[in-house]
Amino acid sequence: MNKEIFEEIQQLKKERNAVILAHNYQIDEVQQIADITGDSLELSRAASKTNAEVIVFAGVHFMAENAAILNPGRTVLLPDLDAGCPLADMITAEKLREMKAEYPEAAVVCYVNSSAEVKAEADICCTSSNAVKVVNSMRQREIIFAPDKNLGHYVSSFTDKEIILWKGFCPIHARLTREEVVAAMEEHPRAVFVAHPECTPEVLALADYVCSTSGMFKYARETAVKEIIIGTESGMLWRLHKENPDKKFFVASTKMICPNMKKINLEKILESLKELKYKIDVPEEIRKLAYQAVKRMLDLG
Ligand code: CIZ
Repeated sequence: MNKEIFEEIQQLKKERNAVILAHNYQIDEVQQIADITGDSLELSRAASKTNAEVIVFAGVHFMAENAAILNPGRTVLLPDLDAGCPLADMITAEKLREMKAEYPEAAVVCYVNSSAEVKAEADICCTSSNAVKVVNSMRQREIIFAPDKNLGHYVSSFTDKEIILWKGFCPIHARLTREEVVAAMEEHPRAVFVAHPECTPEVLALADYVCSTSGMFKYARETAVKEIIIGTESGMLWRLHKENPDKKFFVASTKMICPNMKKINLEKILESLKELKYKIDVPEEIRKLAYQAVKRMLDLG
């Protein structure tokens, strides 16, 4: 890591009373300089427990919005405004309103990978780690599950609810093929395959264990298994190796690299802290509604 930039960031962080949050998919150096690494919700919750006035979110746009939803009154910065999420962009509040009109009896469960406007239209949010629990907690029989169809399809195997799927997907997880997983398993016959529920149903059918990124860290820590093939974005490898030096980790496909997650680097974090850019603001009326949907999920525990 560039020592000068590292020290400048540390100095500015103190002056600004800032905290740096990095998502599990960020590049190694960014994860190294972060105060907290984790999934999007863990990060936003952790930020609200600090006394930082400024939150620098090394992630993608919807994640910085989540931090703004949960931390009103604090300055939330996204170091690169182009760091977006194609999955979150596959749904708009307007289109969701149209679907709600088509299924007036249905509840809307919205994956956190969505904009604040979309969350504001939802009854409740979910993450990949609690989606089954959230869906089963709803009193309605019909559930509009948005925007990730693969996560929604996975949830449908664990519920009697009628799931109406929005047809969005994560292009990075959708890239992983059955053939690649089979090849990785043949190359590492002693390894277990752990997959993210944003992968396709064909890929999930091969998985020994399906879980969120935080679930993967927990699994890696607790299992006696020494070799793990991971079916998610490759940024996970840095922390998996760091926390489990006695274990081996392999990516199921070298194609699982999210270009948006790789847009943030140390130079951009430094600029962000220097110039307090780019501020992520969520209009208060949207924030309040989106917060209700997030809070209902958090209240489930
Ligand atoms: O919510 C997150 O952070 C994402 C995108 C995935 C996960 O499983 O952590």
